[in-house]
Amino acid sequence: MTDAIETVFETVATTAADVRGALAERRAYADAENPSGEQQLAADVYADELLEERLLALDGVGSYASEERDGVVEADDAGQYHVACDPLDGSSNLQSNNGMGTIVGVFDESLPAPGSALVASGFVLYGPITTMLVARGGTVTEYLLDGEERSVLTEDVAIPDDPVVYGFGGRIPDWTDQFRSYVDDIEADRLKLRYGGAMVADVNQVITYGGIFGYPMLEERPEGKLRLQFEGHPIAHVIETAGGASSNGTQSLLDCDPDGLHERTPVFVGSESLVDRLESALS
Ligand code: FBP
Repeated sequence: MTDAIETVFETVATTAADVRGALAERRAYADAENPSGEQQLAADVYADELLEERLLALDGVGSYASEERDGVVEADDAGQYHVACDPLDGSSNLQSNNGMGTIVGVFDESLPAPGSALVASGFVLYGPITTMLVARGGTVTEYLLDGEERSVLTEDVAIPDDPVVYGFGGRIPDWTDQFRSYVDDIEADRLKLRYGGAMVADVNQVITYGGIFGYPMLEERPEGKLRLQFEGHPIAHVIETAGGASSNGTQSLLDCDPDGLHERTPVFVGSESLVDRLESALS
């Protein structure tokens, strides 16, 4: 892969150390909302500012966008790649000291970009240890991040075929009848419920054990909660590169092209068998 992409993930890895180190002092809510109308934590703003400054300074990066800011920020100099971030995914978990993450998508088209323009993707998981998964060139690599150090933990990460865990967001009474019957169906397969309120942490369980994660369409909110460009696209790219599948309920998230930068979408990612059953159940 080109050095420019390697440099993006080197920068994300070193920035993750600074983000993790800053969390304890930034648990309070800032007096601002993000473009999706959600309250911002001081940690959201801090992570976003660090990533914007450091990624835009890279030669290969032409622009930066994130869930935390309205528009796309252009670099001073043109660059081949355009980076979309969720700087602190699951930040509502900070007050309860549960897992959170940073999600990164690298596109070779200007933002908002179609899923087909993703050339690399990845996420950092702030768990008991800090890890980073990177999908590029048809393979997923898991790294251990320890301060400024980055070492390979697992090469060619592959999602297990036999599903074990499942987790879906939203309130059950708000689910559609079709989706609820799908969940009843897979619960009969004796899967274990794992839902922790941070997509990156829940998705990492799915990649590790096999299963499915989703934030579904809701009766009153058919588009669901998660953002296509900042969450759906990069996580789908990681999962599909690891041999899994993704869907918005009818097609791969990588075949979905956002009209707007902050467009929301139902998100389902995981073992191919469970995603296929979902699309059948919703058809
Ligand atoms: P952000 O924190 O980046 O806005 O991410 C949204 C998110 O926290 C996901 O990480 C998670 O899957 C979902 O929302 C949890 O939603 P809810 O609190 O409704 O269960």
